[in-house]
Amino acid sequence: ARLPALLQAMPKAELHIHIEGSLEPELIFQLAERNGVRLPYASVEALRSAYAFSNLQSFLDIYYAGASVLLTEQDFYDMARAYLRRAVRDKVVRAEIFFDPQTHTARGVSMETVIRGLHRACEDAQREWGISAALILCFLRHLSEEDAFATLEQALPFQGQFIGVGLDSSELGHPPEKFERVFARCRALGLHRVAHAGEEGPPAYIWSALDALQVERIDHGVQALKDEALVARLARERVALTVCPLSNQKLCVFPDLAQHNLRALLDAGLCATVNSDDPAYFGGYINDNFLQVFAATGMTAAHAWQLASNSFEASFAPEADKRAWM
Ligand code: ES4
Ligand code: ZN
Repeated sequence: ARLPALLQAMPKAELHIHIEGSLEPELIFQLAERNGVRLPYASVEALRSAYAFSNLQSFLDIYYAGASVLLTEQDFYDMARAYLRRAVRDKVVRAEIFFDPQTHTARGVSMETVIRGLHRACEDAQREWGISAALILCFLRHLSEEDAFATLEQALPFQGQFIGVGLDSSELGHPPEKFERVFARCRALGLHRVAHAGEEGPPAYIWSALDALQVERIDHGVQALKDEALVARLARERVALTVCPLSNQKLCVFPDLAQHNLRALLDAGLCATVNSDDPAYFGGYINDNFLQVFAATGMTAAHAWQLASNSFEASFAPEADKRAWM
């Protein structure tokens, strides 16, 4: 069979998707209208034309502006439902979805509004379309440890509605160890732990995500190949890397997709996976990521099966589900 058909048809898990990064410009304008929020862009086209990024920070500035239209539980529900519907089309059978509560609570939106809307969308999608979906609460690393602790406290009444915590936003200057005590508390609470590391930041940030935060997966992690001892550890411990090829291209982590190191990560024996990160901003959903990185790097059907298998191995789904998917 043709490789693109295989990539599209194979069941897969998506483990690195920021739900606020799935907000398409059309939905941003629709929600702005519905909520009476003023946007600094005249039209969908004007907003989309601002999507030209030079690094992570240039993206984050626009991403946080886009999220400002989210006010009600229904807004969060509609956003997550649109993503899940799209994921089902791409044969995603399991989605572990990041959300950034601090982006919303700082604007006066309650934690309850955010989590209830997202969680209800996950439940409805599971019932209506059969997709398994779960939430991961991300702390914004450019904010303080104190702010992260306060956020965790606000989320605890809803602990049954998310499965773990992550760490995202501006990486450089905000090393994982800044959140060592927060993650220790999350571990004690029985929450899963992941962190963005080695996207723009150095291999040292991947080491400290593993050692100081005791994370179970690394989000991105593409800088790991610069450190031979780190690669050996990631391979031996089967620590998954949730790689996002189109994100890396759009944020200039690699000059172009042909230079992307996904194939090298797999060939080094690492548990790499393919994910969309912020699909509305980076030009594609998960299957676009598969299709484009395979076309650019000449990976094969064997790589495709390995990536799908890795995605299930690395997921936090119940073991019985994982075995059935693999
Ligand atoms: C993100 Cl690509 C990326 N990196 C770090 N934090 C993020 N939040 C949303 N997308
Ligand atoms: Zn990310």
